[in-house]
Amino acid sequence: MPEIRIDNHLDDHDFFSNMAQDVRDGLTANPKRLPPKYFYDERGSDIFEQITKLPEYYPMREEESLLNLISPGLIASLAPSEVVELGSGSSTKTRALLDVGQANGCLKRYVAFDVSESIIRLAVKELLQRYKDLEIYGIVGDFQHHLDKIPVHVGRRLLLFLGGTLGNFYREERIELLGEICRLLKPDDRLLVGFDLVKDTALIEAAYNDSQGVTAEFNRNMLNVINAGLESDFSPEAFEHYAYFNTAEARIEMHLRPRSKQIAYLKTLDITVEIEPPETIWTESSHKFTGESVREMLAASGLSLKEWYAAPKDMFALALVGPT
Ligand code: SAH
Ligand code: AVI
Repeated sequence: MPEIRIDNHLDDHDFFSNMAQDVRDGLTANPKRLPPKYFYDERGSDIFEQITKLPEYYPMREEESLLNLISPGLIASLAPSEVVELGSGSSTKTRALLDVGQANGCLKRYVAFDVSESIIRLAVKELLQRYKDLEIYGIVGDFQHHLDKIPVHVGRRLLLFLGGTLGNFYREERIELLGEICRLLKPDDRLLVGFDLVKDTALIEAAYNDSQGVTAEFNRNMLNVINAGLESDFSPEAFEHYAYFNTAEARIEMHLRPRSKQIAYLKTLDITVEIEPPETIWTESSHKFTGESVREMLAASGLSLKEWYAAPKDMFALALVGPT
């Protein structure tokens, strides 16, 4: 079997000093908040995989069907030499594109980039077994800090940002991130971005309030990550999962709401955090889009929309984007 190639750019010091800063800023702010990238330790990545298999979590199914549908045409018209994926997770959906790319013979390399080392290791190992003709390269890094670690082109590049992960950022962050991503593209390269679309509130809310409580576990796990990283003593079970669709902002907001007054000491930061109901810790926003809001955002980022692929009933969409 070919050697596993993974570069880790999250040296522990960097990662934990960023975490310290983010958590200090977030837990002393009003409202209290924590960045969603801290969901994804080994357990968090594993729980996210379980989320993608839940009957209520439509984004995975819808995006996967769309990818299966468009991959043959996309690979035939672009003939990319490499696919580079940001926030690649398990790379499960990506197989639709890699299968066609390998069969076509154009594709030489797949680069998986994720902040979670465990999921990169798992994905790269499985991909190496499946794609004997492709170079598979894993990068562990933060796409807000380490995009420069992506190796130089081996030919035409297709960049992927799937799952709706761009929607976990706020407008200014999205525009900044898209601007940085744009620098990875040569004129003929393309970026394929997944967007969850605005739809019936009940459907959206169900996807973030599943009946088995998996999303609640995912949400609470962030406190385990903070406890391990910053030597704190939050009791995750003392918090309940609260997720609702904020219609005015077109986003799911996910919070942790204490069941009773909680006092936690964060040893690394030497701070004590007190929180009591109805105050919450806001852990994630998941923005939902329309064709119009995506076009407007791309224009503000200096990118141009080349194709718009929407799932039936506008459940989800993929935007094929190029540098202007
Ligand atoms: N693309 C996959 C996974 C989506 S979950 C899918 O569609 O199923 C979001 C992924 O982004 C997780 O694997 C998480 O570890 C990764 N991620 C979140 N923030 C990140 C960051 N700042 N830098 C790199 N990866 C990040
Ligand atoms: C990764 N991201 C797009 C997911 C989402 O739907 O916002 C994360 C998630 N949070 C709760 N469930 C899934």
